Amino acid sequence: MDRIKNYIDGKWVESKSGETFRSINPARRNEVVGVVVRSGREDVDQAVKAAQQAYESWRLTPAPRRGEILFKAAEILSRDKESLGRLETREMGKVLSEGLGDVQEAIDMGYYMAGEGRRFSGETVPSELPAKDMKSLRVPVGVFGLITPWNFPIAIPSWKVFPALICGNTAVLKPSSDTPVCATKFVEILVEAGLPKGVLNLVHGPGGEVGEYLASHPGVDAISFTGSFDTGKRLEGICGAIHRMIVTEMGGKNAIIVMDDANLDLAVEGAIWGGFGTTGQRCTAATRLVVHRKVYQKFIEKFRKRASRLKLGDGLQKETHVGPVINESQFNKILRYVEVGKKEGAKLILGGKACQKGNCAEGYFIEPTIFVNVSPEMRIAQEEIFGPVVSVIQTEDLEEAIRIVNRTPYGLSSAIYTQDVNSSAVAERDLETGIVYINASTIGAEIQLPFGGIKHSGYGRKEAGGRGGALDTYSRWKVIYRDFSGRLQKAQIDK
Ligand code: UN1
Repeated sequence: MDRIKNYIDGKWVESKSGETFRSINPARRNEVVGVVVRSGREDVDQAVKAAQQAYESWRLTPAPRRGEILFKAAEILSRDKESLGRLETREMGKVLSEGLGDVQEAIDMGYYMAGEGRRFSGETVPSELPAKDMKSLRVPVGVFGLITPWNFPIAIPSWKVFPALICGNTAVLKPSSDTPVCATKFVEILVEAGLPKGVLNLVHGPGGEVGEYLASHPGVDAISFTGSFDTGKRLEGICGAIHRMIVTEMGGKNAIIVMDDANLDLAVEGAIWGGFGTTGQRCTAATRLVVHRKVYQKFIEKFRKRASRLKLGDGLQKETHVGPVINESQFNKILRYVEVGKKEGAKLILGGKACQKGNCAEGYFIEPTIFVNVSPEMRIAQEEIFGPVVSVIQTEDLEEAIRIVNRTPYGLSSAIYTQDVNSSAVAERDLETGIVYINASTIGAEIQLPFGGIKHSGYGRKEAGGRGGALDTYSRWKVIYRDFSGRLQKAQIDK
């Protein structure tokens, strides 16, 4: 079992308090994955100070050189992909193929951002005047506080750390206390790749204490957060009061529309993958299925049948399709939502219970759960559950379906299954979400494009991928005007 430390100013260190907490395997509660130092304010102070000091030389390190370190990190991530994927499964519970996919996203992001180091371009544009030139430059923001969740324990840190560093910022990373070991391995890889001391610092500890203090710290210039709406909103409040830039990536209540002309088998696969992949613990999970009345019964039958074949268990076992949920409090919350759904009058046609026998005896397992006859305003169709619970809603036509999809507080991802090019065009235009999928599920965003949502799903710029997401979030524009008319005048006088 590893002892997991903070990484501050180029050294692996204990926390000031000397206290620790444990990271456990959600599939086997008795297995401790790591004993982790529990930080407090003093540790954050030191990490921020180290990041401030390192900023002076890192911002002046040529972007291609910064990119070379990121490239190396991507290569080490590739080398260690298998062991990192397995670690993700042990610490977070997602099935191994998904753990490997998560590491792959980090690899992709590493190579992509490494390349951006050689393309760090702004614009030069013509001036109104003859003896004046003007250009825009991307410059770093300063010290970034990066607060990351447990559901993508390596990918999401990579989405924040790589772009922050390529833009010349330094950072303090505060990962979720449910997946500190994965985050630590990620930092170890950047250290092995040759990152200078102080450029990236890591502090472990509870979000309420360490995360909030980091967000309010006078030495921090900007915050990037991914996690729940409640926490994100609190952090937005803290940052708003002190005029600090914050980007938040929060929840979702994403929906798939299934039209009467859809390829139903494809739609069922999309609903299975979107609803129960990662045990429903994605901000992009497809938790609502809005199905045209003409295919409603048929779809439900196929979907129920397919979902009933999903095997729960430890994600390291090959036969497992669905792993555990992350921890006891999520486990209890999800089961409470099942009760809410029943009380609201939705019809439970699959699951709805914890599974605590056989492969599931030692972990936090909940059966894939399907409610049908759900009406759009029910709590189970409005609130983010973050577990394997899917609500099926019947609809009359495309216009109504789109209205249903749009009418939640969230706006992250949506999808439509249809063979009709016109329906897909209307959906693309009218769905009020940051991401829209046509004939694909609501999950699986790639890093070459910006990622993020609107309303309660996100605040500030789009995050992560693409130039418009990553570079625009982690750099700011500086505009330079140069007036050389003085020289022209002088030349005239000399003549
Ligand atoms: C998240 O759940 O916070 O698009 C991110 C997807 C993944 C990212 C999800 N690539 O589902």
